[in-house]
Amino acid sequence: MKDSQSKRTVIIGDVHGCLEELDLLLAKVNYRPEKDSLYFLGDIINRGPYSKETYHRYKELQAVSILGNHEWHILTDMKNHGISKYCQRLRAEFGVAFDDFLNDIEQWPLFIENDEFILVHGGLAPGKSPKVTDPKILTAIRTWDGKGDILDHPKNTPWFELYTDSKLVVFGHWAALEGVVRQNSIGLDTGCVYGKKLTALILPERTLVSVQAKKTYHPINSDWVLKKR
Ligand SMILES: [Mn+2]
Repeated sequence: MKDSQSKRTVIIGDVHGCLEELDLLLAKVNYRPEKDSLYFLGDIINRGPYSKETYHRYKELQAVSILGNHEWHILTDMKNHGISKYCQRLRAEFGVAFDDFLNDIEQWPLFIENDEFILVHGGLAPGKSPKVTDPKILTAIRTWDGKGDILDHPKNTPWFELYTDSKLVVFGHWAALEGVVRQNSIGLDTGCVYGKKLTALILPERTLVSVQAKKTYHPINSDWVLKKR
């Protein structure tokens, strides 16, 4: 009885347009909009089958999202007038909804920090507050080179192994790991768009809930260079 009354925080990893799996996951966690807080870790769009519809679902849910590297990429491309193929493809998919989408993601934060947790898409630079960390690092880091120039060299150390604070960091982005659970960091990108799983974290219990992808929507690519270590 107590559990069913208590307020929960539900955090969902990289959806990448996998709308059917998102709906299944929300049902599986029994998401209650009137009681629970719902967060996304960015990369809601691209690669999967339903970018526009997934974005619209996110809006319907009145959730909060941080920027993933995919949304960040769109915002930086738009500064060059959005002429990249990347932007053109998404503009075609969104149609008249594209400008609203852009105006919205411009407001998304690069990270969210409260007393309980930090949400960030990629990760953190060792010993550095996210407030003063380069957006590229926050959205795209996997491993640390000592400077923040090369963010995913497989021989370098995963950033979370260098993170020593006690506050929980919840991150996405590194699908090849298919989830990370450590004392002070939890990785929620479990590669749904690559045919693996979509995962939610429920706080404060730290319960992980996953649903299986219905299919492989996107070939395994460079994200898979960094295999499980
Ligand atoms: Mn990503």
